[in-house]
Amino acid sequence: MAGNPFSGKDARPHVEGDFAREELALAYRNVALPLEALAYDVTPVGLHYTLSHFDVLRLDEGGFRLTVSGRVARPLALALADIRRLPAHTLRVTMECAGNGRGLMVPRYPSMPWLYEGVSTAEWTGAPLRHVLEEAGLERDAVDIAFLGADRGFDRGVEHDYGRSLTPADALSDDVLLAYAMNGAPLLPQHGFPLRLVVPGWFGMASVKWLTRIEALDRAFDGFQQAVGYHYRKFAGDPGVPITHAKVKSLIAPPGIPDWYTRRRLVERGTVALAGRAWSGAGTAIARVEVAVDGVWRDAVVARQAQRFTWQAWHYGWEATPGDHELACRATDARGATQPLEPDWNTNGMGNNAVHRIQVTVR
Ligand SMILES: Nc1nc2c(c(=O)[nH]1)N[C@H]1C(S)=C(S)[C@@H](COP(=O)(O)O)O[C@H]1N2
Ligand SMILES: [Mo]
Repeated sequence: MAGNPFSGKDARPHVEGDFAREELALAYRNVALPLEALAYDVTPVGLHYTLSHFDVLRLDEGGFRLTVSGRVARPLALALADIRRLPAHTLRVTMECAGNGRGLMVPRYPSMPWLYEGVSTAEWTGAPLRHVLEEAGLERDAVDIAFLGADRGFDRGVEHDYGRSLTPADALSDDVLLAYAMNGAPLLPQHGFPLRLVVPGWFGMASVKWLTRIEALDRAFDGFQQAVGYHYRKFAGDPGVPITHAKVKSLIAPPGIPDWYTRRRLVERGTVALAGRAWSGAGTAIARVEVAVDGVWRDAVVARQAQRFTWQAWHYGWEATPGDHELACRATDARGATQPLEPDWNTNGMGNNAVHRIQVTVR
């Protein structure tokens, strides 16, 4: 097709072994949570992970408008000041990239090669989306609502604006925010300045950054990131299962001190306070966290949820004896979902919630 230099390019073949230069470049662009930052209830903004498919945009707040169009009674074009005038709501939300853990699947899909660190927690402030949708007045035949970012690019030969959709029922929930602040300060460019959607309980892809257009549709949104991307697929051509809520998962804050290059940990013998975080999707609380030392599982102590969509702290007292050890943690949520020991492989490396393992040496 003229004007599209990337059309006709097939999905990238899966790879094993060394990370490619392209994966390394994506890892630089898409910052990770350093696992020691699991120590914070609310991740400082500069330590919050980021994932941007295309460019990190520079938008100007003055000229900014959010349009609401399509199957609505009253199309809107809102300035940021209009959105700030609406009742504000602040939610503490743990957000995880659906691709987190992709780099640990074998063979893997060449994309952002997350290991464990594509997850963080922030306090998002904004107007509940519901107020804007009610002002616009959804028509009765509106069955899907598309949210489009101002960022544009190609994926698998398809040129598109980054966009995702929600059903009216999901979009009208009190928890979905048009957020203009993160941890009490205006959004940084990489987190979607000046306005983004925040969809608590879902994997991060739903929380559209640089949000400029909302379109109420009388049919399912067919944007690339909705219809093609973000599915669990077992083989090429598998229609797959759309990715929605986050899955149950937990991480260990690495104890002791690291070796610069290997990141292997040195821990002193005696009682070691192991700690970490656990979370699930759809606002489901964590019911149980277990810790394994060299494959033997024991219950950890789990703190209560500070808020509905927020990760929970856990801790465990380990009597560390000299030698090499493997530590692992596994969470179970209030609906009984638990983490698998091995990744549930799928073509694009999505939703890997296998248990976190780290190697330590005790002296
Ligand atoms: N417009 C736009 N929104 C986007 C993305 C994007 O590339 N463009 N990436 C999504 C993905 S995949 C994730 S995981 C989250 C990450 O949000 P953060 O970078 O603020 O942590 O943003 C989502 N929203
Ligand atoms: Mo993501």
